Amino acid sequence: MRKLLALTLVLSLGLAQTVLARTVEVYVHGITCAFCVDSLERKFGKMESVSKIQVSLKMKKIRLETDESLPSVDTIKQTVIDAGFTPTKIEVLSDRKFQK
Ligand SMILES: [Cu+2]
Repeated sequence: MRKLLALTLVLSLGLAQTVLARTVEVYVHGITCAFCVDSLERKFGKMESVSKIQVSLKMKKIRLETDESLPSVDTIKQTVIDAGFTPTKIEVLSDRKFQK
């Protein structure tokens, strides 16, 4: 009985600290230099639901770590367009759990 209680406690603590996140990759047409990279990083950097941004000049790709469902794919698309680029493909890679 005591063991069960301890297990329940561990499980509920685990749940409280676990946040769902996802990785989104955006293929972007028009990334040509470090300034492009910089402006995209800044745009996505303003979003509260984005925890990590990697812009690859070589791969012409943005990799975002975001909340479970925000920003929406539409918002991501629009942000890229607003920055002056064309998103060609958006891929939601994985929903995964991490400890906050
Ligand atoms: Cu540029």
